[in-house]
Amino acid sequence: MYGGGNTFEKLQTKALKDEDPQLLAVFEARIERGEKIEPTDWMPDLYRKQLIRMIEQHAHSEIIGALPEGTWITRAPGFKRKLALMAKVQDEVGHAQLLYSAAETLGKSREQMIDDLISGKSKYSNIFNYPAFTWADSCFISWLVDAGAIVNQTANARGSYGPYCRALERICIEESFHLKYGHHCVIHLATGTPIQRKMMQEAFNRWWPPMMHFFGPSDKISAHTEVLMKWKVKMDTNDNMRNQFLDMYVPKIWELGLTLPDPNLKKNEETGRWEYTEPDWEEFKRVINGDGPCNAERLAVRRMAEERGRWVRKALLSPKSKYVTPLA
Ligand code: BYC
Repeated sequence: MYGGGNTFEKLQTKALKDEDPQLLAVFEARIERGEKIEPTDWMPDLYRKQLIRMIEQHAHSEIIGALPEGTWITRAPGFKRKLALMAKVQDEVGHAQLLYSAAETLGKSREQMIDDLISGKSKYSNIFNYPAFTWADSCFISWLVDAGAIVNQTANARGSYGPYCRALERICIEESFHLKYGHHCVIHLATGTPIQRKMMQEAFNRWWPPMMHFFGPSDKISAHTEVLMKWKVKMDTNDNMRNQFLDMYVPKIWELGLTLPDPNLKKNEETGRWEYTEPDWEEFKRVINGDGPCNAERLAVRRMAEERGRWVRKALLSPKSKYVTPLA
C-alpha cells in the first residue's frame, strides 16, 4: 500500500477517535443526505487534511500539466492550432488558480502549497513527468489526458465539499472544449499521411502506460479511496474510473485504426469490465516520488517562475514601495 498499509489505517482510526462523536455523526449524516460542506462548517481534521492533499495535488497538476503542452505553442502547425493551444494552456493555469483558492479555504496558504511543490514535498499527476517529443504527443494529451480528467472530475463534482465541487464544475466545462480540440487534432493526424499516422501511433505507444496510471493505483492497493469515498470526496474507485475511461475511449481509438500497446486489452462482455495487463505500479511509484523522466525539469521550471515572479508579487503586495526591483 502506498499510504503505509495498516499503519495508515491505524492513523486514520486514531484521528477519528479524537473527534467529538456527536459532531462527527451530524457531519456524516449531512454528507449522507447529499448536503455540501462549506468552509465555515465543522469538519473532522482528517477530512480537512485529505481535501487539502487532494485539491493541492490537483492544482499542482494543472500548472505542471501546462508545461509539456506549453512547449508546443511556438511549434504548433498553423495559426489556428497555435491559438487554440494557447487558449487551452491558459485555461489549465486558470484551473490551478481556482483549485488553489478552493484549497486555501481549508487553511493552507498558497505560498505554502507552492513551496511544497517546488521542494518536492507535494505530489502532482504522474503523467506530466513524461516528455512531449512530438506534436502528436501534445495531441494525445489534449484529447486523452483531458478525457481522463473529465471522467474523474465530473464524478467528483457531485462530491461533498462545496468549493471543490464548484471549481470542478467550471473546470469540466472548459475541459470539454479541450477534449474536442484534442480529438480533432488526433483525427487529423490519424487520417493524414503515412508519416503523420506513424507519428500519432508512436505517441499512443509512449503515452498509454502513464495514461493507465493516471487514475491512480488499483483498488487493491489504493490507500485513500475508502475514507474519501465514505465522505464523498471521491465518488468512485480508481479502477471504476479507469474502466469508464476505457469504455468511452478505446472504441474511438480503434475506430481510427490506431492500436494500443497492450495485447491483453479487451472488454469482457459478460462482466462489462475491461481486462488489461496490470500496469507497472513500481514505475508509477517511482515517477510520483520524483524519479520520472522529467520530474527535475518540471520542478526547475516552476522554481524559476517562482523566483522570477517574486518582484511582481512583492510589488502587488506593497504597491507603494518605490524600491521593488526585478529579480530582487
Ligand atoms: N499521479 O490512495 P490513492 C489535467 C498518489 S490535471 C500522482 O489511490 P487518491 C490536465 C496519491 O496521491 C488533472 N500521484 O490516492 C492538466 C497517493 O499518494 P500520497 C489531474 C498519484 O487520492 C493540464 C498514492 O498515490 N487530476 O487533467 O485516493 C493539461 C495512493 O493513491 C496519482 C486530478 O488531480 C497520479 N495519477 O486517488 C492537461 C484529480 N494517483 O498522497 C490536463 C484529483 C494516485 O498518499 N485527484 N497518486 O503520498 C484524484 O481524483 C485522486 O487524487 C486520484 C488518486 C484518483 C488521482
